[in-house]
Amino acid sequence: MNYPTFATRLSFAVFLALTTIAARPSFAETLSAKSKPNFVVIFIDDMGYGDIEPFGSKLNKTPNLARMADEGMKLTSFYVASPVCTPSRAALMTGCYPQRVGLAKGPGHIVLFPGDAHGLHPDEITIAETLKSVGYATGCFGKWHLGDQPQFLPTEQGFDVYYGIPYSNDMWRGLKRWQFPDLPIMSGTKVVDLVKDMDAQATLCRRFTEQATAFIRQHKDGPFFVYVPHAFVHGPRRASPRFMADGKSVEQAQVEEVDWSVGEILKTIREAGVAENTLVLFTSDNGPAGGLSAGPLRGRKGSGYEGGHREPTLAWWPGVIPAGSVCDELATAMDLLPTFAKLSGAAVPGDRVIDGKDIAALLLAEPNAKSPHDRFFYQQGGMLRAVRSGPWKLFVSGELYNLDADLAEKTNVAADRPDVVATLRKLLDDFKTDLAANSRKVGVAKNARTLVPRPGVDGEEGYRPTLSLPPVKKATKTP
Ligand SMILES: [Ca+2]
Repeated sequence: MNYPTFATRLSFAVFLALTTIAARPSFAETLSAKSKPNFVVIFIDDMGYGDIEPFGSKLNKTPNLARMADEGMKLTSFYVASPVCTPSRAALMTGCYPQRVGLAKGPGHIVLFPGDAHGLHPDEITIAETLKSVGYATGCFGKWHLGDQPQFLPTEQGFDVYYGIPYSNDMWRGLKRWQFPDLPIMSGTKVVDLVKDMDAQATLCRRFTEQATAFIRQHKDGPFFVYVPHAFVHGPRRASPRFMADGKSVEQAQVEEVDWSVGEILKTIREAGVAENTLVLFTSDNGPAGGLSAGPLRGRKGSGYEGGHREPTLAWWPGVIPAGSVCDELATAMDLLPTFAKLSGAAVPGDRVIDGKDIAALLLAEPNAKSPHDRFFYQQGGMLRAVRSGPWKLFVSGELYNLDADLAEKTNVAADRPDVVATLRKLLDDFKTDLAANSRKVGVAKNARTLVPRPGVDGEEGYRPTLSLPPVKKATKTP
């Protein structure tokens, strides 16, 4: 079957817009708005490459994701720019490697903590701001983790509406290693609830789903951008009671509730009659944490191996993205900003380096479409860890793998291919030079404090940033 090329469809949209503008400007505005696709990004926390049925899970029942794959595209070489939360999200939001925007790590830990002075710089231009500039309604429903000070919150980065938790769901009093306050749930810039027990943790997927679907219904005349960074399946884990059936692990229950959430979102889009004008992308922020699966990949959350960075990714846009298609070309979460900009007619920021590239041709399965990336850089512990170019992947340590022949990164072939090692070594060096010359500053807040006080601690002392307090016992794991 032949699909119209993106260029054809775009010219048609432009033709329509131009002819109508000439005749009836006000109607043209409406039509032009309708020709802009809606975008929904569902970003799971800590889910691995092997955790859903379309990516081979035999354990978890994910019928909604299976249907999404049947009706859309499976992206089998889709990467996030970091194997942990904060830098991965910084890259998604800005289309840039996290080092580029000063968020390779937090000021005191690998990710941001409650009350940290750092956050995504307000001068950074997010996907939400990019789309807002061309008239999109924008909503963020879930975990932000790009700074909890007032100037760093989603409503300061292009989101009209925010409902969710400002950082990871384990940054609460249940985790005894640090002196955390209760976990706040925010609406806009206000704390509206506190997560104090596991029963409340279990509600997070449902609550974010309800908020996201309500927003979609409210803005169905579009265009809209909805970002759903779920708190699931990051620990501590508990699912809604109906998913916690006998004999099921809590991980399985959470993955299956996430599948339910995707089903609700797609159903809402269909019922609103906007399925053929809505691109939905499903992926995860980093590789699997404990209890979850990287499938055939080596490495997990936090790792520079494929399991840390390569995510189970689906793209759905009925009538536009070919049903049942598979794309193994290298694509990244950083590509969403330039791709959405292209599809919406928004401008990509031109005054700064943007690492992401337009992957519309891949998503629309244009004949012989190739990855726009001739290199991709992996991080670990906030440091540059490896580079991939074509099938080859070189670690800074000197390990070389051929991912086409050895997806599981089992056989180091560096000794056989000094030529490839030399070529990729230069890419690593060039990237370091580029970052040194073209990086931007992290946002720094004065007088940073936590959003809510630690219970039982009076006055300003109760709001002290978590990392300024002595840990209860030595930290051994990354949250
Ligand atoms: Ca994560």
